[in-house]
Formats: sequence, structure tokens, C-alpha cells
Amino acid sequence: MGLGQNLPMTEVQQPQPVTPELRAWIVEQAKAGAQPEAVIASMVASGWREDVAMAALEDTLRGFLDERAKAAQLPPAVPVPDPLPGQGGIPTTIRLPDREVRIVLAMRDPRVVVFGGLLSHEECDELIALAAKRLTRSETVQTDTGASEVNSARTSQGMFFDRGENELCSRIEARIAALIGWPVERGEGIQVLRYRPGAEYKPHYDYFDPAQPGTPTILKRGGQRVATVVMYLNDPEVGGGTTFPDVQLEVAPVKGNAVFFSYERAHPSSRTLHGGAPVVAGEKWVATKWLREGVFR
Ligand code: PD2
Ligand code: ZN
Repeated sequence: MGLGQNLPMTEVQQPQPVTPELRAWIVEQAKAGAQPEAVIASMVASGWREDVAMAALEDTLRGFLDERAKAAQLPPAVPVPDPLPGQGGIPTTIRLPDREVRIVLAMRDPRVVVFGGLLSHEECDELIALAAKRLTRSETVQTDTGASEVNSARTSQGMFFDRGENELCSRIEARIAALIGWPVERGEGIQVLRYRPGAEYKPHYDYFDPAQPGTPTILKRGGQRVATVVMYLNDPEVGGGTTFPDVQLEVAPVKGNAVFFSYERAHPSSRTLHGGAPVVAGEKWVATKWLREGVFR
């Protein structure tokens, strides 16, 4: 049976209200597995203007998904940064005020974008030199207490810069803000990690677990984390990729490159489980930037 068979008809060129019947029909198509392009094509064939059809589809499905999420007791979806907000084909490069960044890979769900040359090799070396003096065994925020603790899942050493602590951090922060369209004020300070051979970061989520008692305290400062940028500061000889087990993706740690991913819900349905694979030979250095929902002070 054709898609448009039971589609409520409308007059061409008339004002086109999105009726409850049309909404029900759109949801029915989505449940039956129809692709959005096919639904829009059916609507256009029945006399709907394409822009109106697209808006109706978007609005209806968002409402439907919000209701489903509420029923499944998922945390609310929040706006997240997106470096490639356009609907069309992806560009090969993004021109920023101070640098041209290459697009190496883009995945839609989960949203993962790999950038080539986000940092120059000199910037990587400088960041390592600044961080090296201040390394300690890595800690993670304990969401049961809100305190920072040494974590056996993370066998690296690390340190945090304050946001805007030096000219290099400010430059990198401004560049990331321009790249992903998210204000500098909504970012944490840059964290640098060093992994020696055998060190790894076991798969985890970067958002704060809403079920943990310490999370409300953590969220007072800028709200949830909504996205991560992991920047690779050197080339480990073997191992040390960033893995996304839910989608069987592994990003190679190439000096100057970076991987971005976002999570609009603080929930495993975001499919943003990720880890740092064990370093087999050589060292691995990364700088991580976490983006928050709100202003982080
Ligand atoms: O070093 C990595 O590849 C890595 C992997 C997972 C870093 C982080 N998470 C992080 O800093 O959150
Ligand atoms: Zn992480």
C-alpha cells in the first residue's frame, strides 16, 4: 500500500493547518518505519507545501518522542552544541577566525564528529609542556558524594587548567566555541591526561548520573554536561584509541585531531558510552573539554 493512501487531503496553496488527523497519520508512518523523505514526498504529492510538511513532521515527531521519553522515565532532552547544524552535505573543512579545521568523520546517532587539525602541533607540544608540571594521578568526580576521588577505571595522570588560565587555553577555548557554536562560558576548564603503556580509561559516560545523590550538587554549577571534545596531543605508537562500544567505533588518536560527541539526555540511550583503549606502546596525551548546559563558573 502506498504511503499517501490514507493521508488527509488539503487544498494546494491554501493555509495549511496541521490537524490532529495529520499528526496521527505522521506518527503512524513513523511507527511503520517510513523514512522522513518518503513521508514528506507523500504530503507534497497530496498538496502540502514542502516547508510546511517538513515543519509538521518535525514538530509532530518531537512531540511524540517527548511523550515516549516521559513514559520511559528518561531525563529530559536538552539543547546540545552541533558543529554541523546544516541539513545538507557535510563540508570538508570549517573555516574559523584563526584556523581551518578538517572534517574527518561525522556520525548522526550518536552525534560524533572527528576533526582534523583542530590544534597545531606546536599548540599540542605547548599544552603538554604546561600540563606536565602539574600532573597527578587522575581523579573523577564521585557522583555519590560530589567529591573528587582516584578511580581505578582511569589509570592515567591528569590535571585541570582553569578556563582562560593562560593565552593558549583561551585561544583553544575560543576556537572550540566558534567550531561548535557554544559559548566559552558554558565550558569547563581544559583537562589534560597522560596515559603510559598499559594505562586506559574504561568505558563510561561523561554526563553526571541523575540517579546519584551527589549529582544535584554538581549540577548547580552550570547544569549537565552536554558534549565532550577530546583533543589528541601526540601520536601514541600503538593503542590508545577512543572507543564507542555501542556503535563499534574507534577513533585513532592522531596528534592535533579531536573527537566531539554530544548527549542530549543524561542516559545510556544517548549511546555515548566511550573509553580510552589501553595504550600498548608509547604514551598518549589528550586534552578534554566538557561543555555544560549553562554557564560554568
Ligand atoms: O583519552 C581518551 O581517549 C578518553 C576516552 C574517554 C578521554 C575521556 N573519555 C575523557 O576525558 O572523558
Ligand atoms: Zn570520557
